[in-house]
Amino acid sequence: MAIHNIEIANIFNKLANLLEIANENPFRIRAYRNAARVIGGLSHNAADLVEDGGDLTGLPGIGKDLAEKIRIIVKTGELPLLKKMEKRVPPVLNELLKIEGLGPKRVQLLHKKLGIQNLNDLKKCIESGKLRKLRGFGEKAEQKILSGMQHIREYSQRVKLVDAITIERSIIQYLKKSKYVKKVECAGSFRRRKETVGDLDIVVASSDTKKSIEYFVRFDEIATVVSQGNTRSTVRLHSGIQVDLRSVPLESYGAALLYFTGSKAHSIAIRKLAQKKNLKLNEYGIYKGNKKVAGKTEEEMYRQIGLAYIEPEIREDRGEIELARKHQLPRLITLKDIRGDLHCHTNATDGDASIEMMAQKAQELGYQYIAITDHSKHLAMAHGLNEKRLFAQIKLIDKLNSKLKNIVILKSIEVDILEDGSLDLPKNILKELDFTVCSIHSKFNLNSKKQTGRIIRAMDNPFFNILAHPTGRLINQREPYEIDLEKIMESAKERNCILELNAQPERMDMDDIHCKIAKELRLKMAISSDAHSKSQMDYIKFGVYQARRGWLEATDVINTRTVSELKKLFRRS
Ligand code: DGT
Ligand code: CA
Ligand code: CA
Ligand code: ZN
Repeated sequence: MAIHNIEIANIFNKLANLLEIANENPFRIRAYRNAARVIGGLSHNAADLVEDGGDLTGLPGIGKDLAEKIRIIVKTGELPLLKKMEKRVPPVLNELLKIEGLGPKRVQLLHKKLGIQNLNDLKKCIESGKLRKLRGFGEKAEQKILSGMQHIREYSQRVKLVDAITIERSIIQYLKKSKYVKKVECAGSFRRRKETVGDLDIVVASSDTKKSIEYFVRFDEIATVVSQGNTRSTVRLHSGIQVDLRSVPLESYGAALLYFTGSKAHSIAIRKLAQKKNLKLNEYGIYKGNKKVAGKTEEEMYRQIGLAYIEPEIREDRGEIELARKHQLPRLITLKDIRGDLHCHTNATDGDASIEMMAQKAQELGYQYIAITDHSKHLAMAHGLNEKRLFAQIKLIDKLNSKLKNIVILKSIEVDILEDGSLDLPKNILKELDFTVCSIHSKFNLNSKKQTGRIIRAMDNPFFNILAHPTGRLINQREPYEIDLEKIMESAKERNCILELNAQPERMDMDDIHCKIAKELRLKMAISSDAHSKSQMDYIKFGVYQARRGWLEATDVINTRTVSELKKLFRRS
């Protein structure tokens, strides 16, 4: 049974939390957290690497000891050290730790002073006013804990797209091996490339639907078969995710795919449209009276009701149906349109590859350019660049550029926006760069007015070009900081600044709705990987997914342009 990266990452994160409560060595704790992040962020399966006898110590921060632990997890599905720690620490503490803003110390305090055994107890203590009597827990803390509890409930119900992808791949690979499966695809929110998915919805075309279901329930990643019929089945996998499978004859495959891709709002709207034309639309096809007039492909389904084919990513009933009727749908951006990456880190700060290695990867991806955007000095944790080191990097890039033929390295920096809205480096060095990427890495808790003002003040700096990860949210982990994003967009528009769509799979920041608003405002965006290693440059695809959900076309995105067009865009006046 294949272990997925997400499961390895979860084990290390759990272990780190328990070690922290047990007051163990902070360096060890940090090493486990780092391992969780590294494994969780890989674009290939760590398990495959282990099975192929590959060397895990090549991964950043993974030494011999961690590599061995990963091997044990892959081989056995568990880690003895975690079992041991779980016995040492009451499980409720681990549960409480998941609440945003509650660290190990406060969690222990709650457990000791209030005797809290589970989340429900905590809720009762808040309702009865017991919590706020505790030293260090006021009304504000109460509110924060309550909303934190609400968030973990939401977070635990949905899986990030990046994690869903590896699970989907193994289900599809398994199903394709059966002679009863003619065609198969994952529909639902997964096919619409939503940033998180509630469950996976698999559609199968089969000559014998019952046999195809019997084959499916023998999949070795299944923990429980919730239901099994002749045309459908629901199961829960060991990784925790639920999978719905529907099996239909080949002549209904398009209809089933359309139905189970949704969204529900889109499905309802097109069914209404069919009804207006006196047609009946369901998961088996379109019917005129008793005669079936479409069903095999989605294209013919849409055609029968007078619509152009609508890409799954925009099937949300946000205006796409009207445009499909008029044949005026946007031509959504594709991965092939991307000509370069405008946000990449190297081992000068917290990346793990040299400038040359990153440039080589950019060439492998068929890019024309790559920007090097290491951190600025304020981010000491990441060993950020001061003026002197940045100046040396600029010289080095000039030298590389005169040597390299098929790629241009753009000189840039991810410069911190400080609390007062100033940038972390002076103008005399910023003016030596091709452009800047500006971002917030501190003081996340300012109120909306202050946070918005801080960003707009930063944009007043004539060397400000791209606002990186505009909301700071981390999917299933951290809510956006309080900002007025629409006001920021308008300010960016006035100042010829650009907004980033950060493609790190836990960021995908901005979200689809805001991308669409930005497009309507005719703002330009950059889709950037924010890669900290060569392999992370492949994350760009998550940005493209989100961009498509936000209706973006190649013309809305600056890194579909040539170098000289870009340089013009970066000159703000
Ligand atoms: P999720 O799983 O919460 O991320 O979101 P979806 O969109 O994958 O939703 P899900 O799994 O409940 O259902 C998959 C698709 O099946 C949904 O997008 C449309 C279709 N579907 C499910 N229930 C209904 C329904 O009651 N009516 C209609 N018209 N379609 C439905
Ligand atoms: Ca679903
Ligand atoms: Ca479902
Ligand atoms: Zn970055």
